[in-house]
Formats: sequence, C-alpha cells, structure tokens
Amino acid sequence: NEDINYSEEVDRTIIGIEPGAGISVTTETAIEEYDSLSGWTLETPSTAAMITELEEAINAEEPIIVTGWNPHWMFAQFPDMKYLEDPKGVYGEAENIQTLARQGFEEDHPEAYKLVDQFNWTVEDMEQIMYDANESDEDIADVSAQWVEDNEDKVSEWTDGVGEGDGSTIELASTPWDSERASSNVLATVLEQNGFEVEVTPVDPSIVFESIANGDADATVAAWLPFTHADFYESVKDDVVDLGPNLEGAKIGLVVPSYMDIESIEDLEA
Ligand code: PBE
Repeated sequence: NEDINYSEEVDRTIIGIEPGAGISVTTETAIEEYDSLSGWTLETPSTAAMITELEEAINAEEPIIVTGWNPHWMFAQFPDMKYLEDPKGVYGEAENIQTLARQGFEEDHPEAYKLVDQFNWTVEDMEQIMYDANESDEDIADVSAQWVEDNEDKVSEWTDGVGEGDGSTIELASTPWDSERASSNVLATVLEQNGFEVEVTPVDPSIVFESIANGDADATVAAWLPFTHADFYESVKDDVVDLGPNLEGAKIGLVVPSYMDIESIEDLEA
C-alpha cells in the first residue's frame, strides 16, 4: 500500500457537493492553505451525486476523497470511512449548529421566539431521523413528525413556558440538506402544535444568512458555526440575533475510505 500514489489515483480531485455549500467554500480555503493540495480541483456535483460516486468507489475498493460531515447517514451506510487529519484546522473543531433570529422577531412573536430559542437536541437525535428516512425511503417530513410524537419528554422542554400561538405564520429559512430538513421539520411540527403556521424555505446558506439579516425570514436553525458558514455569518453578524447552539458536536472535513493508507491532508501531494 505504501507505494500507491493516492493523489495521482484520484487525479488530484476532491469530490465535493453543491457549490453554495459552506463545506465547498471551506474546501477551496483548504486547497489554498495546504501546500499538499496546491493545484488540486474541487468538483461540485450534487450531494446525491457525491454519495453515488462514493458508493461506487467503495464497492470497487478504489481511492476517493470526498467532503463529508456529521450528522449524516453516510457514516452508518459506509462505516469504513475516516476523516483526514486537518493539522491547520481549516475545517475547525467543535462545530455546532446554531439558531439565529431576525431583529424584532422576539418583540413581534414572543411565544414563537421562546420556543425557537428553547429548541435543542443532540447529534444522535438528528441522525436517528436521517437514518430512518434513508433506510425506509420515507420523506424526512413524515419521519420528523413521527420523531416529535415519540419524543414527548424532549419536546416538552422546548415548549416549557410557551403560551399558545396566535395563528401567525413563522418563516423559517433552511438549507436543502437532510440534516436541516430534519431540524426544520421537527421545529415546524412543534410550532404548529402550539398554534402557529410555519413556512420552511430551503435555500443556499448565503441566502439563509441574508434573509435573517434583512428580515425576510424570522429564524433559522441551520447555521453551522463557527467554521462551516463563517464567511456568511461574518457579513451579517451585526444584523442578526444569535440564539446559540441547537446541536453541539457537528463536524466537517475531507473523508476517505479506511482502506486508503493515509491519515492526514498533509499526506497528499501537489
Ligand atoms: N452541510 C450540511 C452544509 C450545511 C449542512 C455541511 C453540507 C454546508 O453548508 O456545507
């Protein structure tokens, strides 16, 4: 294995996801920061196409380097994978998923604000919905509604002290990935049970941050910080209300199958 030149084998190409994703921006930064990635290319197909390429490579035991993240079901479906070490910390550590609200949301909808602020759960909670939906082929919205039904104790902590809603519509900005389809659907279900209407709008992360800053959306539970969406957050941080993490222990990075005999981004070559 020592003799395999993985960089050559993968044609100095990282298989990424949608160009608007935070992880795509971060990976372009990694290509700039690491000498070992100098001259490399980031492909930006869809997430689904990335997963298909990953699956084909794993079935053929061929080398591949993808952008990966947790929470996601890919690590359950392909357990034999590892993150490459990132000694420069480009992908960061201790990533969280955070809740942001527009200025004035608390004054306009205090009960909804309180519920949104109290929403928090774990990597395991989110992954359970993602695994179930992936395995059963059911829609994440349905699986999320079922999760709410099955997790009354947790949900009652979010609704603690929250008065009945007045039927107004709460606009949640979100992204199209399974992780955020799960969180936004769960929160929407609980808001609806408490007397609100909810509209979830999945858009690119840059638009999520913009729409909270300009007041088009009331809140989001889809901000990956402090690393993945750092650039998007930086440009609006004075115009949004930061409600802190709703999930701790997310992670992003470069991921390879474990049969590849490399451990670090610095083991690659330009
Ligand atoms: N992700 C999943 C997104 C956010 C959620 C890590 C692929 C990204 O912006 O990179």
